[in-house]
Amino acid sequence: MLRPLISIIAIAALSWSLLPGQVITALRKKTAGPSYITNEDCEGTGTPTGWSDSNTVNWDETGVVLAGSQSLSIDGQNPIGSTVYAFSALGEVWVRLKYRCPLASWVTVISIRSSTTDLAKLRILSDGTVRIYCGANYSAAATKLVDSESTNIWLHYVKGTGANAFASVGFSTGDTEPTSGDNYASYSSGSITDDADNLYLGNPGTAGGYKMYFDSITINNSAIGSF
Ligand SMILES: [Ca+2]
Repeated sequence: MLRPLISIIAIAALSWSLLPGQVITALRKKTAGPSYITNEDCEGTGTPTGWSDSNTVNWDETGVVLAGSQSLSIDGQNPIGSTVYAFSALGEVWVRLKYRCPLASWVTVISIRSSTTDLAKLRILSDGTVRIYCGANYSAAATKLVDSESTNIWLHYVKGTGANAFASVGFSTGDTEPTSGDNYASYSSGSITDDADNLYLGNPGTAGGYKMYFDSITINNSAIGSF
């Protein structure tokens, strides 16, 4: 009885200074959260709506879990697994996700693409070096990834007009997004002029014999920020 009574008092208090229509608007605004192009927590059964898998991809992974009770795993063995999320063409895209993988011979794990063309691509080398590619050019972060350590990753792509395309990566074992310093790298004079229309997760390299793991995958057309 107490809870409904409190609700009635709260609505009555709110109504005191608002017209009936404004009360409804105020209540709706209170419950509204941020909206994203996609915000996948990998907790449902099977492949979520909007994603297209190739080869061995498991959205119900429970052996290694990065958040909640399930994660996404992609098999790095031949045939190489991958998954793609397509979205309406955008000149600027932000991606935030959780990632874990053993270090191996070079792999590309995340790519913001136009069709099958890489625009902003994250490549991790066998020594843990993190490179952000903007088309064919790249920049590397000073800090290296540690083998099989769960890492939060942020990507940002902005198409250019000939010599000013931008791509950046920030990564951290903590929840705060790095936007400068040793856990950040960017390239800002790329020649790409293409809109992005999909996000690729997987490994187009030849290395195999391991799985890569992802979780909490967010894509947006404005800044996402820290976890
Ligand atoms: Ca999860």
